Amino acid sequence: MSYVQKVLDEVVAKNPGQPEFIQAVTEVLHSIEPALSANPAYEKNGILERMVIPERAIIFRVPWVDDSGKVQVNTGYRVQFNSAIGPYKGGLRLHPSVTLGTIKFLGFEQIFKNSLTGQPIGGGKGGSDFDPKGKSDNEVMRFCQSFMAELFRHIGRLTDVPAGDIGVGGREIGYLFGMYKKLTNSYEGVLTGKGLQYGGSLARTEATGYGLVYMMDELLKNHNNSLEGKTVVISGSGNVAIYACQKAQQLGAKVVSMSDSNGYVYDKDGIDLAIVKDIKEVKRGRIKEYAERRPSAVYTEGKGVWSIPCDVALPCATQNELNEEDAKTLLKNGCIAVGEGANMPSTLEATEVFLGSNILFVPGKAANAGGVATSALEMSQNSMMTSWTFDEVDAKLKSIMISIYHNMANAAEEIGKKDNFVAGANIAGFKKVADAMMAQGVV
Ligand code: NDP
Ligand code: 2IT
Repeated sequence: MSYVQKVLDEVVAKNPGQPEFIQAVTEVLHSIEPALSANPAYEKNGILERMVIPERAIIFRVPWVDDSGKVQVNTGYRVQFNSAIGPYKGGLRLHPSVTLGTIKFLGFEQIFKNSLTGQPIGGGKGGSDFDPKGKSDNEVMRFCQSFMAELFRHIGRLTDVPAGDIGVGGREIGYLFGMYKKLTNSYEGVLTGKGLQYGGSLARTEATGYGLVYMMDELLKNHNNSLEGKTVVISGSGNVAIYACQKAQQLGAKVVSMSDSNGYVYDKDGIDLAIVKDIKEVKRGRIKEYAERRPSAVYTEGKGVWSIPCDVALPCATQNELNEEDAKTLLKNGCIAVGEGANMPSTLEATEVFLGSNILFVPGKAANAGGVATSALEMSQNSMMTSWTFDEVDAKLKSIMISIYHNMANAAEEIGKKDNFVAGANIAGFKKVADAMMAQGVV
């Protein structure tokens, strides 16, 4: 039995009830086979066996009092997956669907993503099954304070640096930072995605979406094409989706759709992003309202955003939002490129469809790495007690995305799989972490 199969069998046996984690490990391990057989030292040193188990996973109670005075309780998580190349780094997700398996899948992906950025950051992730939707600002604050009342003892600017993810934006980071500072009496860059008044970086808000589009731009340029004039479909209407839309429009593409967990809008004249921002960033409303405010748009309840014909598809909502059927539909409709803004939005079957077709497919750990890369730039600025201009940060982000593109493309070519960016990204990300682990001994 192959080394990969042996480790995979163990992961499946030992992680019952964690299908997303198993899915993420399966994709990575299968695609790095060539790197493993080229270097038997990885197996001798038990690198895979070590990589699939978090260095530490913390699970904790998060009690808080709602506006009616009733006590509510949620479960909090922080999975510190791998610190071979730097302090644990990764976001916090607040969504009712969050389980230990969700956080483990995200933390595992983060190891390779962070490695690809070329910056000194290890992999981690955290969150809770708390649902911020429909909660007052005070309820969100009390939840965040309670969450930090436990988390603070496990993190630090050189230990573990959390950030945002689904359900965690500037408001939540502010409440978390305030509580950390109060508990530790230390003003430090322990979180990223902070407000600009207290240590945040310009362009961090835009970074994931902008980075995704810089990646797609570089991809298309390297295939004698461009985003100019292309029709783009985006799922989601949160942080990543909004700034992907903005940058795609700036580069001359026409974005015709966005969505949320209730349904999607199709706008034949192209998305008016000011309306989306007002609904989502200001009013915390539903995408349905977009069609009520924009005559050229229609709203459809439920799934189906991938049935809209497009040249470029950017899934920017959540995991497993694009299945095999959706992938076949995109292919049939003439889609030429897919870039994952979300983490693991395509199922394993959908990924197989893309890899077996002419569609250029960039997996999330490469395509959405601009967010965490800019978080690392925020950490650098905090350490230096300085702040760079928007243009300086944006230029660094762009050059990081371009170098990720070439590193993954080269890694794919080296194993004779040109344009297989799944294999390329996984191998390039894996090697740096694995070599660092070997250099540091059995720890
Ligand atoms: P937001 O909370 O800002 O937005 C999430 C969007 O996705 C919303 O439109 C939301 O709709 C939709 N969504 C969430 N869960 C589901 C679901 N179960 N089914 C359908 N739609 C859903 O999060 P982000 O934009 O920050 O994150 C989006 C994705 O990008 C996630 O996969 C995240 O892990 C990934 N990512 C984020 C980075 C960042 O810097 N923020 C960096 C790299 C990756 P609704 O409002 O209805 O829930
Ligand atoms: O999935 C991700 O890369 C993020 N949510 C961003 C993590 C970070 O530390 O900025």
